[in-house]
Amino acid sequence: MNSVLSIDAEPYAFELVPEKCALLIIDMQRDFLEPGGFGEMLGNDVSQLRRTIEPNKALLAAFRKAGMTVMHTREGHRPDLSDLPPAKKVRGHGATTIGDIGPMGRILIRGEPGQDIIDELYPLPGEPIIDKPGKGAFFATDLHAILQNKGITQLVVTGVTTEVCVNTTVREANDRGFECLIPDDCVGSYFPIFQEMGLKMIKAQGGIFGWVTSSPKIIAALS
Ligand code: C5J
Repeated sequence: MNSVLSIDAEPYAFELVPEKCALLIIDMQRDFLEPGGFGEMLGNDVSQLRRTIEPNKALLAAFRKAGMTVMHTREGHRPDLSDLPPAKKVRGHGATTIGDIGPMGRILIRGEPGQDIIDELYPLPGEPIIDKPGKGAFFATDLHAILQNKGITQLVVTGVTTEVCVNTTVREANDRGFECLIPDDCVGSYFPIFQEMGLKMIKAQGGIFGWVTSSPKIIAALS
């Protein structure tokens, strides 16, 4: 019989089953988070995302110590751009867009330094990395198959950005029958209003997409 850890959350307690629960860290990539990266080049305040690094480090350590499944994602495209929809390439009419040379190599291209995960949260060997071409981690990836093969039915979803790739992934996961728990201190947005609303949307209407908590509550339950 699997143990159940009751985590204080909104809109109500999340019943976490360690054997069935994975940590899914979304897009903690250098170009989004590091000073001098593409995100900052666009005028964004990266400190809004960087405040999530320490809480994510602590949560990641707790999952690893408990022997639980950990997975990571990176948003990015093939070097020949064959998986980049033209509509995504031109969106925003920016002077520098996906595939162009940015401060840390070609922007959001697999294998480039800026597209990789920050050192603080770098995956260990054996922790799957999902390279995704879209905002959601299920679109055009093998994430669903890997989760099913591991018997995972619950996800603790963290990373950036709250309203874009985290929200899209949580909605995709919810539609596929996964229960998602989001620690508010481990997700970040460049825009405080989107941080607040992105979390409110998840837990509204009785947890229409999932549950919201904070990482110390998960860590306390796991230890
Ligand atoms: C992510 C983005 N990771 N905001 N990407 O949220 O374009």
